[in-house]
Amino acid sequence: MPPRRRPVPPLLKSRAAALQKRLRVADLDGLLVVEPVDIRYLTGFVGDDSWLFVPARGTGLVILSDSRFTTQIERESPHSRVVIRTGAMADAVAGLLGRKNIARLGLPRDHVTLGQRKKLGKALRGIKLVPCDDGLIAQRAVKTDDEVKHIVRAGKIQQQAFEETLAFIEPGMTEAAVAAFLEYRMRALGADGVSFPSIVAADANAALPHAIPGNTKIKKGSLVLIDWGAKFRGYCSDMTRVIALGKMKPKLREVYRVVLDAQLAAIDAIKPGVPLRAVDQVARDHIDKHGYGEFFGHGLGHGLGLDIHEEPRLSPLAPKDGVLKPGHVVTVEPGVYLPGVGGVRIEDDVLVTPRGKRVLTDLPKDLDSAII
Ligand SMILES: [Mn+2]
Repeated sequence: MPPRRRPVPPLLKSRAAALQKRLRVADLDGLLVVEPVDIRYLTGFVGDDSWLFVPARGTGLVILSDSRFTTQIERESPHSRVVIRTGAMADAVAGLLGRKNIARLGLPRDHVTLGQRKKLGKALRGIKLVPCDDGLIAQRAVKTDDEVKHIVRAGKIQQQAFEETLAFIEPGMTEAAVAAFLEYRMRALGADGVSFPSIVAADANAALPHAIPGNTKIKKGSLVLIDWGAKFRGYCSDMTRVIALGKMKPKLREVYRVVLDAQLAAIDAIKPGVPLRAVDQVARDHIDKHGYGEFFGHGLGHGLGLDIHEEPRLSPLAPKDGVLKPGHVVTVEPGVYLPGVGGVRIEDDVLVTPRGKRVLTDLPKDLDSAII
């Protein structure tokens, strides 16, 4: 006998209701959600290789999964209806929807592959497949208090692990060894895992914004860029600090000050209603003014949550009419990269509040604290 389903928790109910309203506005009868983080957001179920059917009306969300996840779904999402498939996913979808009155089915256009669409088209004859923007990206960008708490907790874990790493790091260690210690400490301190593979980049490697830690040794007087993050209950945090062992070269000290001032000015500009592009511009103008504009090639920051890169983006490429809203959590991470010499990026996580902002991460970042 199937286990009796529990009532849907209010938070999940309201998340689904907001999505269902958009489905009705778009004249869709239902939606197939295929992204694991979206499924987690709507049901609490953390597995992969599973899809979720969301009807435009009612509480009949159905997880389509396989036997590897039967017990896990009962534990993580005891309120959900489940179809455990034994054949192809498209056939399981057809079996489920054949019993429902579905004429127009939404497919998230940024997530369903061409191959999946083809298979669905064959299996779901008579149902119109409508590529759509399900709006979950924008919905997930605005965090609830609980989500913010998870991000803060992730930030605390990553910060403590960093402080332990500062005590651990010594000349002669490789970048990879330092990254391994940092990641081990985050796990040991209660992280689900890392938000992304940590970057530990020494000297000239720090000029690569996304360097992979390798066998390069950290020396006395080295500059080391560390970009790392922890996940707590699925929620990511993300920071970057730059340290120097013993001393920092005058050129890099100058760059450090420029980047730090750019970051502080951009954080200062954050509040609801401010255009996304304008926040980026504050940092960009400061770096330009000091002659390093050509060495700051990436956007200022990004949203973060269940994914490490989410909306909104603080970037010259952000939508022109995009503005900050209360509940957005964004990174602020200007950087200057001098090829062959090194690079400086400083990154913190910032919550947009109804009246301004709250910086969620608080490791020291003045120049003195960067020299260890
Ligand atoms: Mn980041």
